[in-house]
Amino acid sequence: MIVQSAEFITSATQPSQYPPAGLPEIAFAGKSNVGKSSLINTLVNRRHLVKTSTTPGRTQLINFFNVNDALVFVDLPGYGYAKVPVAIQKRWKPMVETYLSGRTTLKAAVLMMDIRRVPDDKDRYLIQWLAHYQIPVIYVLTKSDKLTRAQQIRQLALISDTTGIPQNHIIPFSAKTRTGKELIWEAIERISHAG
Ligand SMILES: Nc1nc2c(ncn2[C@@H]2O[C@H](COP(=O)(O)OP(=O)(O)O)[C@@H](O)[C@H]2O)c(=O)[nH]1
Ligand SMILES: [Mg+2]
Repeated sequence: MIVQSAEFITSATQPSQYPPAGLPEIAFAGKSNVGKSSLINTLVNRRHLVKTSTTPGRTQLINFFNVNDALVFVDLPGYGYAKVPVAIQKRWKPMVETYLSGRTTLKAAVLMMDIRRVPDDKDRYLIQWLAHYQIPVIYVLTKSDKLTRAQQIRQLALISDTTGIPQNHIIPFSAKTRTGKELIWEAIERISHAG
């Protein structure tokens, strides 16, 4: 995909605030600080379309971005950051699940996990939940530049074992080196043209 334009559309917490459903949508989900904003910026070749953060978990909004007038990227709020107040954490589930279960134009979710970590209950919950709603998922392991090649291979095997996702369905990615960018775009294009 050659990205010619990428523009913020709007932020929302509930369906009445979503932009009108039209273009195919790709949602991006993962723990706070996993590298979600960095991944979206890398895909659209923009440094600051989506704000990256050193204080994770602050944004609890669903952000919509128009890409090439052909696709909408949806940046979902991150989950699982312990320092976020419980009241805000509790809002995550209904907000994100309402979007994921009800949005008719949603074509796929990109689910990100940090390649250095073992997936926890929250990651596994979202994986199960997306499967339950039969939402196609592109699985991405972020920050691959932080590990050696040998470590990456070990973590890929471990993450595949703990989640049940086949290794060849998981794309290692780095926003720093852009490893994996083309594979993610291919998956997005394949899925968004399919429906
Ligand atoms: N080394 C490295 N750092 C990354 C990568 N992706 C994100 N980061 C860093 O991780 C932190 C969180 O990134 P951000 O994209 O804001 O994560 P988000 O909270 O999931 O949106 C920032 O300090 C980023 O610079 C990556 O691929 N490699
Ligand atoms: Mg972010």
